[in-house]
Amino acid sequence: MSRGWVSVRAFLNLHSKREAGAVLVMALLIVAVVAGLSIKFAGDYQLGLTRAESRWHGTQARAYMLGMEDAALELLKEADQDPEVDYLGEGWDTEVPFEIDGGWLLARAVDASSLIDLNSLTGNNFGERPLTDPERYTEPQRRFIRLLQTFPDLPIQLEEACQIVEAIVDWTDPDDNESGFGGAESYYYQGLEMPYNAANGSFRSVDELRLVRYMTPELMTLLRPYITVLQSTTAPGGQQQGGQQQGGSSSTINVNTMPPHLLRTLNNKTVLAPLGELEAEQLAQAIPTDGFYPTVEEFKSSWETAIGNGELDISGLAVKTEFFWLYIQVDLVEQRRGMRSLIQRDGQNFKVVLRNDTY
Ligand SMILES: [Ca+2]
Ligand SMILES: [Ca+2]
Repeated sequence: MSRGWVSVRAFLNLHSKREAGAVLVMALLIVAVVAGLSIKFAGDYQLGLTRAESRWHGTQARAYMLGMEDAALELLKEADQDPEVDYLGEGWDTEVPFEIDGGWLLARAVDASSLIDLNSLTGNNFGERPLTDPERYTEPQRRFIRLLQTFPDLPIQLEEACQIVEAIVDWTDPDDNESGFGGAESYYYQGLEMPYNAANGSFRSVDELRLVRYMTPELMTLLRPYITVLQSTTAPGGQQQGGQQQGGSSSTINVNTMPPHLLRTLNNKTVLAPLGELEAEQLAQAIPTDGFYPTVEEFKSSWETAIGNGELDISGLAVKTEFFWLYIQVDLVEQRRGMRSLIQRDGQNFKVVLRNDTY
């Protein structure tokens, strides 16, 4: 009997201890959950606040940058003394800083027509002509072939340079037929370790060139200072660009603003080799005393005097700039934001064709 009592009491004791333990565990759990939740809510609240603040400053920064873009379009118009000729020193290439409430705004216009536009390399007129026949290529393609052979740190043979152009043509042409042995279409790219398709359309950025056959990081680094990608809102004939056009885009290179190294790409149209360094120097020195060429014809006759072997094909050359990159940066409170707008000349005015965020 007494034994039974003991065991019941012991049982009850044990039972109440277990209950107390369970309650304690529950209480601890609740505390943990509440603590966890409050940490989460506090975190979310902070994040929400930061987001709201950042959004507010972002909106403010954007408004400043768009305002600056408007002002810059007007400044460009004013600085552009002669719409038929553009050269460095005309005034539009100066950096303009503005103090604003809580920070700074900075705008800088850069000539976007001084480099080789990758979209000017499209178009296939190869036919049955041999790989290294100059007539196989358009003049912009010949210029690119010459450029590829100008890097002493990465010697590229003529055949290789021609194959690179074939691959670029295939990358942009709408079909899936490979141009010659150097060409490459989706069939080639699908066989890579990380497969992808050929774009079969215009280049959207300079970085896209990295995807094209034969491109290496080393070659990209060497090419980068001399290439660009421009997108015109209207292709010749008033069509929206995006579809492929034979013969490449209509953008031109301004001989008054091109980097001196690119002068080496301006050789006799029957020659795929670049100008020698000395020849390019002679050409650079032949510039008129006022520092710019008023017409492409004058540049051509200067070329003939300085180089004097054959004829310069002036297709795609200009003495004025059709495209400008406008870089705008805003420093507001503790944030920095940037925007890049592609500006196209539109008669006497300038219009925005494209906007990107920059970092
Ligand atoms: Ca293609
Ligand atoms: Ca093709």
